[in-house]
Amino acid sequence: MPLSPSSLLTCFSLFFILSSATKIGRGYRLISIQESPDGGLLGLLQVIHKNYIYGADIPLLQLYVKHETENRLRVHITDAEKKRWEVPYDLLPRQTVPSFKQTLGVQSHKPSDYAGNELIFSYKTDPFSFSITRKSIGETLFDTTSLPSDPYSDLVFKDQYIEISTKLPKDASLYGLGENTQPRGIKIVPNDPYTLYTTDVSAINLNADLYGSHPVYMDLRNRGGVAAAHGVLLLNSNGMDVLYRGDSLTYKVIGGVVDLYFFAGASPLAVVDQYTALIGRPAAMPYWAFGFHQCRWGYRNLSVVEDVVERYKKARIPLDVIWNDDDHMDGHKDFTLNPKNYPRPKLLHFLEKIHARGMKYIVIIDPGIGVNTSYGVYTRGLASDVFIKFKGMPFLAQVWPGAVNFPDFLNPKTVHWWGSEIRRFHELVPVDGLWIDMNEASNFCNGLCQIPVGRICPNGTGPGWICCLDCKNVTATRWDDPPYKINASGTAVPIGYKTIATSAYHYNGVLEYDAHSLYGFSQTIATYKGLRALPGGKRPFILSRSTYVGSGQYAAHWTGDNKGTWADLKYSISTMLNFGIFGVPMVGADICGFYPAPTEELGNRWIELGAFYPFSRDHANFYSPRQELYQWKSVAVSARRALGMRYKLLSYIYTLSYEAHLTGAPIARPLFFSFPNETWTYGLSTQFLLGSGLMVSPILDKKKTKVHALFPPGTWYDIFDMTKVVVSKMSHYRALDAPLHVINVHLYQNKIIPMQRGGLVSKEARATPYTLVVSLPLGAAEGEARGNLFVDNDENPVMGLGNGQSTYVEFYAHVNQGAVKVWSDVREGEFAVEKGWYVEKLIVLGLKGIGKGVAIEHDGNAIVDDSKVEMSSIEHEIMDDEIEEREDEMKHVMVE
Ligand code: MIG
Repeated sequence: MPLSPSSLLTCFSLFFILSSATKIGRGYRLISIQESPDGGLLGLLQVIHKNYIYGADIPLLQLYVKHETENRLRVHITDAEKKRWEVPYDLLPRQTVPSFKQTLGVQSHKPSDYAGNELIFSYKTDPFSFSITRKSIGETLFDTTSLPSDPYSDLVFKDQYIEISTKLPKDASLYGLGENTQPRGIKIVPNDPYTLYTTDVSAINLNADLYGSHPVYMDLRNRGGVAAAHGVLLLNSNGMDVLYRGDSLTYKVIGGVVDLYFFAGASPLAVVDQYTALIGRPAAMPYWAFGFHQCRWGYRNLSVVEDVVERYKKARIPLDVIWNDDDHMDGHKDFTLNPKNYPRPKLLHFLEKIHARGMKYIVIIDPGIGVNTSYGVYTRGLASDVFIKFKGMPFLAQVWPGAVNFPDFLNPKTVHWWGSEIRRFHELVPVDGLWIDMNEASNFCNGLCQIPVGRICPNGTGPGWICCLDCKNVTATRWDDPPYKINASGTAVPIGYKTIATSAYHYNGVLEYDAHSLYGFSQTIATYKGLRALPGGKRPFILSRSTYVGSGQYAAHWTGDNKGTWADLKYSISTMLNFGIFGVPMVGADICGFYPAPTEELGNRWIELGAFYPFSRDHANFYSPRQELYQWKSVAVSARRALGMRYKLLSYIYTLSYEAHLTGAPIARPLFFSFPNETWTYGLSTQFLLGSGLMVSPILDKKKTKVHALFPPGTWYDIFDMTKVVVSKMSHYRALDAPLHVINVHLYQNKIIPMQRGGLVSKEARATPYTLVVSLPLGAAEGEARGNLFVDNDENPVMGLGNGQSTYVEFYAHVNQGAVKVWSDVREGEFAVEKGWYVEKLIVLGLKGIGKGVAIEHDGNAIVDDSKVEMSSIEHEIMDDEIEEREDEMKHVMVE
């Protein structure tokens, strides 16, 4: 058939689209470069060839490069002539980009590279490109130079479309770029979509832009058996697609600026340390937050809640925190109580009772404020003009209370109003923390809807997902319908889909289009400020669904709406580990799944794993059957066992949270954090570490009673039965028994961990005496071990030494020719002494020979000398061998 003119045209335009989809621009040329007075580099870039795909190129760009610290390099590119949107500096404090007068055409910076301590920035001028190199080994970490054959463009910079790419070696392992449920594990998979835009699309959606946005990745490479990691953050809050092709990575961003930060590492822990030094260290968490939490949607009245608490107690399953979803509210309105189902006097009485036991109570709040003239929160908000605007009026949306307005947390007035609403509520109900949900922000209607005058939307009851608002009368702007469509919700829906219209605006005219992904973050900060300002302000606990770069400084996170399936059990590990890298170490998934309910077998396996999530909470959907741990007999057994162990390890986990607070170190970590040279660990997403040496190897599959677990080289002791040991000469998989009630958790060699007797509430568990467990390589005649312990008054907002309310201990063990010495270095010991916290027992694992004397030293002085602590005698060097391990009661006060 001859080609008709019209089919020719189709062919032609198809070709045009294809070629333009691969190369959008020809980049910029560097027309001037000079040293800036602050020791950075300042350049001017001029577009080489203007085009109009996705809008016109910005003609002149300013390039600013700065080694901000010894291990952090920043590359900032923006419009040279006009101010552009950036993540507000007051939300995320950081060094500003100084404004300099540029001298056009001057090439005063002669060398084409600019070196820091470890990172080197090098550039080419025409077309402009740059690369970042690691000085110590000459490895290129990032390189934006593109070849004609590359499927990506040189730098593209338009008002609503920015594109920049890097080449990557094929063997680089990348992690991060979330929030995203990654079915194939923690390692980023080539050609899987990574779209970042905060969205209320449940976590069961794979490879979709979920609740949070974290445009940061860690890149781990191994060169001749030696690993080095670095981090890359693109600090930008606009929606973006990140395309990883295996040998390159492209950012396609719909606004803002290029603000790249490179973190030199070189260990994974150093990367997170350097990253959180910039974005803020993880929040101090109260001790009780590491206890077990029970929640569900649909505790229809207070009696049900009381019953749950009682039944946990009766079943002897630990429980620290009981939660209410929106059931306690009056008509789903924030900061209210349903007078019938949650009468205040009865609730106060209940809280008095549980507080006396050391238990805590947390409730949910959503950002949407019910539009209702008899609702004080709303009327006060309206009077203070706190809401996001649309066409001059508060933007109308629909969530659970019916029609709502969304507070604009970028507005200082809003932060103030929100704080005062928190204070009022706290007077009504002395809650111990707040759960902020739906803050992506989630709207039942699409962004372009408006409420027709006079129509009343029903309160959200039951499914309530139907938007009753009218979708007409709003003209789409270029903010509602940008030229480049990110893959929002995994299906490239309009970016205003089920959220605030992106042409709505905040304080100072800031567009929702730009600030969208900061909504939850800004609410988190306002909530944190509100809680801190309460009379007698305690250390806040906030759980936020939506997060952004820096959220970890204020809040914990749960992974959102998952399913009660084996697959979701698995996914929870990768998401949790990613959040550790994102600087949000207090994280966990809904134990037993949000919906539908798990099978009994899965319930067992979920609590076994969930007992080792940093944040351990059972939560269920409104429509799910009840799934508290005591609901199934067998699950209760597993819960007592796994949570029983957690409660013995609470001081260890809490000490990890202290380290997280100081250095960003994740509480739950991928194995490569401790074993970066072991390439086997790079994609491992079925096991993880708590801290540096406690390895959790859960069962993740139906009907399995053996776990296939990787053991990096060294000695590993079963923490439940320390006579069981695995010795690995090199990384390999072992099949370990894991009957229904068993989860394998192993302590690595050369560690000293504090353990306690446990209990049913953390308050009681933390007052029990300590046992120090010293793990040595099996059969060691020589060796060393160390560990630490941090204890404090966990109500104090400040977590750290120097306030008379904390004690920090470092423990050391030294083995020489079979003789063991264990000693401690105590800082500010008075607090622990006052509390009467002491070490009652010392267990040394792995030693050869029995009956050697042991010297326990404190601050270098022998205080218990040659006491008859008998050591383990271990002869065998293969797994499952029994350690004859004896302990001696040693009432040794760890501090003066
Ligand atoms: O539209 O508050 O992810 O944990 O139970 C659903 C009800 C709103 C979503 C949260 C979920 C919570 C539920 N919320």
